[in-house]
Amino acid sequence: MSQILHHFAKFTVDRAFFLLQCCNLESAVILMEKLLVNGARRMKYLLKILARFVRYFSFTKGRQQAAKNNVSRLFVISLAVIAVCAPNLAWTAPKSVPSYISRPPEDEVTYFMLLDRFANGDVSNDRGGLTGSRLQTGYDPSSKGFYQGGDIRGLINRLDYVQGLGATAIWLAPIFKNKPVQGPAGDESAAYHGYWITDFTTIDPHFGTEADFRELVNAAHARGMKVYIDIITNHTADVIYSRECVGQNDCPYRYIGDYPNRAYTPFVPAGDEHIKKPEWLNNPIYYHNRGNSNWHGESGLYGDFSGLDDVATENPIVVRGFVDIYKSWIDRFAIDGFRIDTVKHVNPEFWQVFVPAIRRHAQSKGIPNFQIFAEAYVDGVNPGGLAVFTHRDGLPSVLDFSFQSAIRNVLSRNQSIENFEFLYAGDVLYKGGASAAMRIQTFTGNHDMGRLAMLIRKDNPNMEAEEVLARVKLANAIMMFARGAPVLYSGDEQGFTGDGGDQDARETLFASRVAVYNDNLLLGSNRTTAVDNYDINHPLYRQIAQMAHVRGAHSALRRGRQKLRAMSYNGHILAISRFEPVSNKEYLLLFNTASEAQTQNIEVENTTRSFETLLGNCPNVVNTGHVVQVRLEKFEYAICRASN
Ligand SMILES: [Ca+2]
Ligand SMILES: [Ca+2]
Ligand SMILES: [Ca+2]
Ligand SMILES: [Ca+2]
Repeated sequence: MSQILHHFAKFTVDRAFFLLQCCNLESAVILMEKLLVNGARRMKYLLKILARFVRYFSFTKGRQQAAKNNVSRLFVISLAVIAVCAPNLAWTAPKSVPSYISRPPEDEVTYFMLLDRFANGDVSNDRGGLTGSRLQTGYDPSSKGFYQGGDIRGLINRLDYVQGLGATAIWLAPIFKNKPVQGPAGDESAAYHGYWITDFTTIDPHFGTEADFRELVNAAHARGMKVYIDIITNHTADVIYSRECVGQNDCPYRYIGDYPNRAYTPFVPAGDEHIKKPEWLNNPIYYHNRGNSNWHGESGLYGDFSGLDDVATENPIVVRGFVDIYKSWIDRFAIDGFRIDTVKHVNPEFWQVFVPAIRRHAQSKGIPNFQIFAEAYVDGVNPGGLAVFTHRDGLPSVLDFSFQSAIRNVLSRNQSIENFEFLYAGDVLYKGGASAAMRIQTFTGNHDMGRLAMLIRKDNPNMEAEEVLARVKLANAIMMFARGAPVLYSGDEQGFTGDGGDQDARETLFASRVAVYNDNLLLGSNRTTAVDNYDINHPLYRQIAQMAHVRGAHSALRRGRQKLRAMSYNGHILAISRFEPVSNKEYLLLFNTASEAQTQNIEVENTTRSFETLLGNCPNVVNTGHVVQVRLEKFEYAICRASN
């Protein structure tokens, strides 16, 4: 242990000096502070650091005066930091170096949740500190479109459950303060999902406080887990209206060609003039004000998303404003990444500035693997359509909608496994090529399109529950072991199905009073959503936990390049080899996508002599001609590792 601490101390001091030489004194001090907080045997290291400073000070003596001055300043500040931190050291000081900091994004298994729907740890915040009816507070646990009561405290209390599932990262739907209720009279709904932001600088009171969020991030980090937050720059809540549209049902998009300068006359209702934060967001000049998007042409960029105020993201003041807003969340909470909403509705030039600014900042704060992944919806298996965002917009990673389509096409619509051939052939299209494709976010369904179980039922209305479950399990296995960083959508592990997408796919894990949720048939369970569902013995929870354990134990299954095997037009076995990064040892992943047993001869590396089983039933002997004969029962999978 002391060896590890020693290396960590040395690394941090080296890094602090490096930053110092780049004149980034602030970051150097922050790193030193981190070291202090992390060092269990701190006094020893404090002495070492001081000794190091003295040596460096002597070394630079006689060299540039500027460097010398910086060292002196850092030395003095370090002493101040020591003085300030010393009383706190007794109750901080985790036992070991935080390994999550150095973990690359492809290692993560991410658990995605809407806080409102996960766990209610504090009933006193259910109405967000507001009073009145559900149209004022947003709270109505009997309605799927209103707040149900889930919060940060609930998640803190249930971290064992999330970690037990094998998740190494948590992605939270937006946690910022929202306009609680929106929508035309008679058709209102609440901002329980978090995507209607008014105050970008703080936590929505329905979810808790900034102190709660800090506690959550610290608790996750102490477990070696990361926290990703969902961010938006495309729009705010619907606060600005157009004079010309008052009393009308719609506010149709007005094209630049027809209205080159001003399309509509914006106004903010009395009382809402300062509802947004930071203050610059209250000025209508920072919005497009061109009416509602019709999803075609320029309206996709400049139109309002059903009234949500579309921000003028090409304005340099807006760009700087959002960079500052989101840097501050890194500064204040040391989060580990952003999922970015509605990316394709923001001009690429915005991302070209935003992404490098955020990454540089995270790096300077000691978060070298800060992950940024984009929601850019594409239809069907279309890796090229996704890859555009990694090249043109400079986004490091995307949610793999193409993977989701391939899964649905094969496992729900009974299409050919060539869907996967087309999918993986497109890996080279991403900026960074196949290795970049290893860290994009794979998923089988989500809170917008709905859960895979629902899609399978919709595509196959008469299918037995047992078969739906087998197909869902196989989809989970492909997601966990093939390339990509898997994202689990909260509730899938309890067999939630949902009636459709959006609100219909957002059941609570705690006992629900929503009738359209409680009549759903769950997979792998006799329960309903009318009771708490944190069952660690649910077959899907157990399956995912087991697979996550295997994935975590073998770097080939997280970081190994992959090669598609045995593709044929009529074939049903999806076979993929992955290779351990250093040794090049072969792993063979086998998935039978057919509803009957399959036997197939599959080529493997000519250096592979035999296989051992990690999961399922693996072929043992490799025949001459480096071929294995594989037999898998319907929807069965096996994860095998070369044993020579
Ligand atoms: Ca609550
Ligand atoms: Ca836009
Ligand atoms: Ca509006
Ligand atoms: Ca239902």
